[in-house]
Amino acid sequence: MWALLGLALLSAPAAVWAHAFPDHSEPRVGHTVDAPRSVRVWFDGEIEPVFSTIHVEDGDKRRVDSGDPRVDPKDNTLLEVSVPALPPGRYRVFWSVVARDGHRTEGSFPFRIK
Ligand SMILES: [Cu+2]
Repeated sequence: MWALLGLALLSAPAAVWAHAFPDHSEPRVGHTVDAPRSVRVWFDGEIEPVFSTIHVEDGDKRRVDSGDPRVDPKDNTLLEVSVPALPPGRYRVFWSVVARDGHRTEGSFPFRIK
């Protein structure tokens, strides 16, 4: 009985926190930057490469990324997509990921190119 309870307590935090949320990104959320080569989002846990995706839209909601969303094979918390040389303006990054616990989280954030 006590052994089972201990196991439940130990595993509870992992279950609660296993779904993935962004930790930080490049460009950073809401920042104005020089034209980047790629957009990268780091999550607070590992994400599933097959079910995780990211794209970038310009101010007119046109997709502007290079269409190569990927999870870094050496770092399963990093989701990235290449972007061509983009002109100054407002952009928005859309991400959707599945964590190791099978839960999907998704969201978006803006940045600007000067
Ligand atoms: Cu979860």
